[in-house]
Amino acid sequence: MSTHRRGALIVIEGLDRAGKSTQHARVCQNLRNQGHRVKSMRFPDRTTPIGESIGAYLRGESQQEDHVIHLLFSANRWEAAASIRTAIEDGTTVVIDRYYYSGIVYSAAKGRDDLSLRWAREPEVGLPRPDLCLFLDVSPEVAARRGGFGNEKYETSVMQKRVRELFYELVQLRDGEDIEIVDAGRGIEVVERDIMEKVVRLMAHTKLTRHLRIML
Ligand code: NYM
Ligand code: MG
Repeated sequence: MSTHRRGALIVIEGLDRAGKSTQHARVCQNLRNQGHRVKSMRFPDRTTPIGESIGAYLRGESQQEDHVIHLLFSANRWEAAASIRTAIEDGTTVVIDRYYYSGIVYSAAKGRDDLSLRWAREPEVGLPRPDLCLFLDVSPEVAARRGGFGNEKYETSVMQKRVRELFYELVQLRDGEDIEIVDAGRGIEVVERDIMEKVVRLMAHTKLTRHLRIML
């Protein structure tokens, strides 16, 4: 890897039970094996004070007004934004399990008139913009077959169905330019190969010689 190239910003997105965490770990490992420096991250980052309050909300231990929790999820990305930028400028590739795409669709999936996709997108404007977002798509049926959902907030089939519809709406917006849809209903190795093909193509791309963009 030549020294003038910055690192890439890669995001793994998808519904609960899509295999995000598994594929996220494999992308990090594969890139390290290929000699890249990699910083692995996930959102929500439950280790900060803001992240701890998000965790309590997701476990049902505390309540938050819908706009407030939305802004806390966004703040949890903003508190990490500078470290993402620094790593990338330093030549480290940052691979994140969930990012603002989840932030936008999970909040908008609540179906409130005063919490539209457009409203939910606004606090994210200005964040480092991924070079590639891999959306791991699974049908609600496949997701349910994979052992059902956990006990956290949003882990219901009604919510997941709406979240999936909104991911597809987001693909139609400007954010769609950065999104590649991956059929994650297949076996782990097949999905991994598909993902790595896209990642390897990105790592060779000339856009990594230009500055990291921001979310607009
Ligand atoms: N989630 C995640 C949001 O509602 N907004 C966000 O900004 C992010 C990053 O948190 N059901 C939701 C999606 C998940 C939940 O994520 C916890 P995970 O990956 O299961 O820890
Ligand atoms: Mg989960």
